[in-house]
Amino acid sequence: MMTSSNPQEPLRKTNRLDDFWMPFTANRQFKAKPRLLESAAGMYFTADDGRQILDGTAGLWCCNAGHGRREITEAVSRQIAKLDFAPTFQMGHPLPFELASRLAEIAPAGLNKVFFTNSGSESADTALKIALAYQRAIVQGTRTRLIGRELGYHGVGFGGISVGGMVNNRRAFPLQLPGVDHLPHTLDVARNAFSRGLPEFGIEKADELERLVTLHGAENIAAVIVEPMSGSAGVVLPPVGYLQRLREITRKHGILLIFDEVITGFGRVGKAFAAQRWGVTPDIITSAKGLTNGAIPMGAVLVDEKVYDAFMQGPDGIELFHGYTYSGHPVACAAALATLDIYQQEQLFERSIELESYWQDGLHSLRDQPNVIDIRSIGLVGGVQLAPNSQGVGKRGFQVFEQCYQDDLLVRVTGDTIALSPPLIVEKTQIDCLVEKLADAIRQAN
Ligand code: PXG
Ligand code: PLP
Repeated sequence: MMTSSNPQEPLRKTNRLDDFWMPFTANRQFKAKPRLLESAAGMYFTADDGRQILDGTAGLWCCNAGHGRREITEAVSRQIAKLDFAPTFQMGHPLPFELASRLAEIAPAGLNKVFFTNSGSESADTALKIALAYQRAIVQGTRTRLIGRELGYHGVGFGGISVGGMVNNRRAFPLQLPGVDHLPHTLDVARNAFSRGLPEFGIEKADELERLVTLHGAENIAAVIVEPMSGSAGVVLPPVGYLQRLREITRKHGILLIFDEVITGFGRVGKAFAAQRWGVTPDIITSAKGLTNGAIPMGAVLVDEKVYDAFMQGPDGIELFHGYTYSGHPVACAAALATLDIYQQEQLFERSIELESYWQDGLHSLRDQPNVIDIRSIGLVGGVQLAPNSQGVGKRGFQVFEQCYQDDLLVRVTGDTIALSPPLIVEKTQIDCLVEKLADAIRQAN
């Protein structure tokens, strides 16, 4: 371990980076050549060398209202001073009740019961558990099977990785939930490359659900979980009609439909939730990230009242044996309430619709850059997919990521796809700047 002779010296001078085991990170590579962010305001991070870095990713898809929002900081400070913690197991405090009602107001009609968690992973596991317990509650206890989708990301809990479909997140953990199937993913570059808006081809991939129903029997299937748009896998959009088809098939067979909206929630695709953008209402929506603008960890699971009501029958007593110490944490609730106020006052969900065509035109201008094989975008999300180079999958993508960072732009890379999701406060000039820097970086990659 590297230690400094002077313990007061700041981190960047001592390079004492050894002890933090970084998540989803090439630890040795990073620690040899760190990228450290020290502060943030609006659309920019400030790096440890003083550079202003344009945030093309809203942190990790979470800071939808931009960074350093005074209203959130103040709400959090006030709340921590007033009530730092209060239990929500057999006890209560006002904030999660208020927040649940606020969320119900912006959620699709009927999804007005809210279970709080601390992250997207916990939201996904909570949704799966609610689905299983619901089927038992309505005396459909043989419905135990869960269906996810290839390329899906539902966090890193054992439930989430079982229904998830990102191979690297699963392969070291082969003992997963039993009784899980996966629908095929909808990424189809051959047929849909450079689509504008939702891709035209692929609705038939939803019909695979009918095949699974035939194979297992509807009476054995509890729920289907999908991201309406996959973010982590590199911005994979639902083909036209696909989500509607999933809804029809699940409804027909008494299977619950869960939309994982951890990324798509809170305005990313132009409405509060993707369910509203695409006019398909699931039975359960999971969320996190943008709920508190990323400022305090928190997730929420929005549940159809019919599902909730099924639990509220029978003798009095605990209806669901599930919950987290920090479910409905007062400081997180305060952050979320302040965040929802900002979204509303600044009409940020609408903003991602207003800017959608400008954003799309900007991204599609990258079409002629070398090695660009697809561009996908909706709302204020974009994916620019590059062909892999001869050194292997992900190498070219990572070069572009590093070059962008050197040029003061933060993007995300997954494989050879550059994923973009700027805060919803982004200005047109900043979109231009982002596109220009990305174009330069793509040209420089080999
Ligand atoms: N579901 C979905 C759809 C997600 O996108 C999670 C669950 C898990 O959330 P937590 O809060 O447990 O991380 C996510 C998280 C990326 C990236 O760059 C995406 C996520 C997290 C980190 C990086 O693609 N999504
Ligand atoms: N592990 C132990 C030993 C605990 O006592 C608890 C909660 O009381 C947990 C794990 C779960 O922690 P959390 O409720 O924060 O998810």
